[in-house]
Amino acid sequence: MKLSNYFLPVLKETPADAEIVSHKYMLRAGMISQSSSGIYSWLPLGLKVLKKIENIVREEQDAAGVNEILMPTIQPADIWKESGRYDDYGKEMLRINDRQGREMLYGPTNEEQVTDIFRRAVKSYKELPSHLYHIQWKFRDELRPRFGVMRGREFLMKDAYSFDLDMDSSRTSYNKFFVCYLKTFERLGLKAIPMAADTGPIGGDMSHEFVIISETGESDIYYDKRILELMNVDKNLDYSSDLSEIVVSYQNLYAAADDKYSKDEFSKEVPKEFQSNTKGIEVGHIFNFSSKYSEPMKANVLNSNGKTVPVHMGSYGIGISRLVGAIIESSHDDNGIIWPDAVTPFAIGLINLKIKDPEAVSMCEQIYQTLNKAGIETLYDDKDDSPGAKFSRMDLIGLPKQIIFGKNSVIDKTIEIKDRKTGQTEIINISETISKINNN
Ligand code: P5A
Repeated sequence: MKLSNYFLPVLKETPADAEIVSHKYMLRAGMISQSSSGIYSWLPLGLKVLKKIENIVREEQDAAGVNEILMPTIQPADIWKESGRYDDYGKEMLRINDRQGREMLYGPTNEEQVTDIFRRAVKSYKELPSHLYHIQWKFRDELRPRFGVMRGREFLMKDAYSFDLDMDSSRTSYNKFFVCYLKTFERLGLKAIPMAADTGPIGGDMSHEFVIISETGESDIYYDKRILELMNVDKNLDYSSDLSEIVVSYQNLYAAADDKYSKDEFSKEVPKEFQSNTKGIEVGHIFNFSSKYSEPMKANVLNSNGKTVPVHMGSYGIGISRLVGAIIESSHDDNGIIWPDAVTPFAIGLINLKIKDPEAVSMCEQIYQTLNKAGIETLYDDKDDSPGAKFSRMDLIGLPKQIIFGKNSVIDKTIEIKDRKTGQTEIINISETISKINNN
């Protein structure tokens, strides 16, 4: 992509209402544009990152054998009345009437909708377990939307749902998502600690939040530091194997968000030198609520004895739009964002400092085309701005590698490669580099 043709409205000044670094940088780097409180438009750079995160989450759900579906954003109120949550959900739910006066709502989550799909389609234990997910926008009329996409009113969530015949197999499903989440967050370059958590309006009594350590997080977390050493899931994990051992290894070490924290247990279970109490960002949350929805909504199946029983369910959420902010919170410096390779909007930023020199332009074009052909996503800064403006813009948007085409490039036929994270630079020969890329 050429910058001259890219919609990248970067801001020089930090917007006054942005309190945390990710919100500031997302606005300054032209990733999002606020529509109203807690509601944002995603601009090209932001959208590219959002899609990359979405795709990693999707690939990991698919690898775990979860079926992708797409449920609507607008749901009928009837199913929420059936489950008994219509009144419980209170002011966070955006309620709408259609032209016939029917009560509708913009989904804050999809337990009811998916239970309705399931009960129409599945009647026998033979079709269990069943795992479904979708990636869809949600709306929660949060009392205090803040920190940009971190606590929005409209936000993108991956939500998955499991249906099992009994509690034992429901626990197996829970373990599968637990491990899948560890793997997903690892791929995103994050250390997300699974913590015992409260269930709030989703319900049930088995629940874990996945929390990344960050000073700007909204959750208070208490954990045994040794849990961080466990985080290394096998990339070729076999989901049909028994995963309980992995899950138990985490659960054996104390980790709880403030709503589940007990001072006594913490000090009893964790030796002083391993105790840690910090702030964190909740990027995922999983629940098991057995028959909380299936019973009132009559999502029943016939078991092997021909008896009608309600299915056991769980739900599993990842905050995809929140993750964009969370990744920036955990990877930035004073000059801007530093994208992890897995989610970077472009792999390379090519900066042409000699835009008025036709030979430089033609040489840069050749480098750009070579990178494109090799499938290396490149943002080519072909704009006629000062070197200072070009450098600070490229640092701000955080691409992991910069290629700087400067004064000497035309004469020496060399370019400078800068690593955004370390700031280290290396001078390399252009034609050697081009043939290397072409041969790869
Ligand atoms: C689990 C999936 C649920 O809604 N039902 C379906 C369950 N859980 S949750 O914890 O309430 O939300 C799941 C994840 O969504 C993100 N999230 C948000 N992101 C941005 N703005 C918000 N207002 C917001 N609320 C929740 C979080 O990452 C959360 O873990």
